[in-house]
Amino acid sequence: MLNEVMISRAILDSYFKKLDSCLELDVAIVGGGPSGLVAGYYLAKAGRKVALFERKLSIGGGVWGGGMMFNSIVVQEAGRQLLDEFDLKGTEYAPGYYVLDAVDVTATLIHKAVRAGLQVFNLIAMEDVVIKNERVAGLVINWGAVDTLKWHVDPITLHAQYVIDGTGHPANVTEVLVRKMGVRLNTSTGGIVGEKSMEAEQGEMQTVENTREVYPGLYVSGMAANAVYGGYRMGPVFGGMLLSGRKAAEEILARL
Ligand code: 48F
Repeated sequence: MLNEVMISRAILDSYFKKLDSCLELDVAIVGGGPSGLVAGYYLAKAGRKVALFERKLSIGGGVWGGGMMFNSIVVQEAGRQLLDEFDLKGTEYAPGYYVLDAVDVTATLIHKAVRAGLQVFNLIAMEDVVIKNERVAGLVINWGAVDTLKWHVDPITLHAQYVIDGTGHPANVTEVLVRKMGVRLNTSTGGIVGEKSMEAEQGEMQTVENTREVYPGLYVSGMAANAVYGGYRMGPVFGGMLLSGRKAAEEILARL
């Protein structure tokens, strides 16, 4: 006979063990979009203790919806090596334009990252950062629902040697740091510059260029990198997002 309480205990025990094991991390990633997932994949594959926190129920960020909910995405030639790494098969629609099923891409990125050892916490939001010696040193987290509903519930805290802001267009981690700490970032204005309108070619290159440490201990990746440094947006072409995640991981790995 199935014991319902045994089912509850199995879930609670395993969840709290997982959460407890992630309170001191090498790298905490905020945002489960493509750049965060790719960064998590490479960091976990290198044996680092890394966890990803996503406010929503589903991981995958903006990939699921393709372009305007037509659930296909495009990866350009520059991103093909990443497709090979993840064993993703695109169809070459025109020279250098690979079209892929958005659901296949999202599911594959999640699967490979989790199997490499990335710990994923969906339904958990970053609401603040930890600061030690003028450096980002961890995250203040709360349930995604609490964050969304703005309920008055105190959060909990974890430490991380590095944090990646992979929160996409709002650059949420960097925004919190600037708003609450009044810090000067290494951007042209010292603050969040804000993304520019659509220019896919430049936007894609800038996403990778702008992926870097924006403040001691804090890296920006993906669309957050362009939002912070003032790069163009690029729409549903994803090579830059994948390359950005890999770059963030490589730069952090070189320093850990
Ligand atoms: O925006 P998103 O997919 O991140 P990305 O890696 O990729 C951008 C592309 O999807 C697309 C694009 C390409 O042309 O421009 O937009 O930059 O995913 C960001 C994730 O971060 C989560 C959010 O729910 C989304 O799934 N997120 C945002 N703020 C928080 C958060 C937060 N405070 N705590 C946890 N998760």
